[in-house]
Amino acid sequence: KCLSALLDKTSLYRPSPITVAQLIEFGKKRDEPTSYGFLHKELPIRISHMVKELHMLPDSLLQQHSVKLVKDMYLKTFEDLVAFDEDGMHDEQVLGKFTRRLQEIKRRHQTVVETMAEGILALRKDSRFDPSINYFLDRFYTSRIAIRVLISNHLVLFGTEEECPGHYGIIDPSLDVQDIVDDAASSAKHLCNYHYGDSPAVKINTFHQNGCHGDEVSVVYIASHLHHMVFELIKNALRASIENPHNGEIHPVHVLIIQGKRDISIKVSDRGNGIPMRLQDQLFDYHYSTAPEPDKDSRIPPLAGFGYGLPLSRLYARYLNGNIRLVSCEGYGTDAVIYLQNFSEDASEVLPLFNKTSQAKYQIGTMVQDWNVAGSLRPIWS
Ligand code: W6P
Repeated sequence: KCLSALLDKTSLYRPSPITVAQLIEFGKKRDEPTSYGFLHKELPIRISHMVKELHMLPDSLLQQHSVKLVKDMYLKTFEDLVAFDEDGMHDEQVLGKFTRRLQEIKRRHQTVVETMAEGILALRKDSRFDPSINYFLDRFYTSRIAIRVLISNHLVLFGTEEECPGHYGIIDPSLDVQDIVDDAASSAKHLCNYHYGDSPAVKINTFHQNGCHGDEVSVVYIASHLHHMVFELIKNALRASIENPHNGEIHPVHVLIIQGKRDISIKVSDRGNGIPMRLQDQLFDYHYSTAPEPDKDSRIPPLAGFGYGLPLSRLYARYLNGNIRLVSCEGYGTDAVIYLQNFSEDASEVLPLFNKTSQAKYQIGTMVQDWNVAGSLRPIWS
């Protein structure tokens, strides 16, 4: 119908990625009409790309109840947003209405990750896992992160969400990395204590390439995103360490925070015996988890679990042009590194584009292997 034609038309525009530096400029100006002007155009574009990509999923998934729910949610939000036009920018009442609408939209989409995961899990139980699902989820969740950042920032600046002192919108211009690591380590240790009755020590060090003002490392970033990533990596390191003691001794987990010229690196090292090479890439697959499936009804979060922690953390890092890499040596331990951009001008949103190339990736399941190796009669993707 009419809405789907508008969706097609909107998806012909490219999303406009912004940088953390630009987010700060927005935050300093605090100009509601400007923010309205950007968001009322940009959000429908990002949503249209996401919905078009949703339609690339195999039918078996598209017909899942939870996937349908998610799709309808996005369509409703698209409809809500395109009701606002350019003229609204100059009308105080429309600005207020837009902000309240965004609040409603943010609430509506609160449970999208879990709902989508349910659909995928249901499919996974009864059929071979299609690698394009990983490709899709990376892009879908990245898009969701990006949309929520724009909405949250607008709500902090012009809505009822609280702004932390010294922040510009949701951006902390001098986020103390050690503070975040201290906090994440303490939460992860609590969780580890709860599940294992004990937890390894976490030793934190900082290093500044130009350490003339001490070794304090600060970054221009979104505190909640950094906390999510660090907490996830420390949690994994604690679990590996406590499950693999050496001669009855539990090795500590070491965190090294480094401020270089271009990069901020946060390295989490454990001596928890490592993971064999052939399993290393799978750590970033959705629903791959080394732990048994946790109890869904428990009110205490599991220490390891549904297999979303690592892939989602890497999405947070990549979203602002950073990364997470894992180097593991089986029989010894694992180094996991979070890389962030040191310059806020380089911390640009990295957004999925829906085009011919991305569409082709959904045909990848039908491809055959192009490297040969003795004894590999297994199909390429298993
Ligand atoms: C492990 C597995 C893992 C994943 C992520 C971070 C650290 C570790 N250690 O053994």
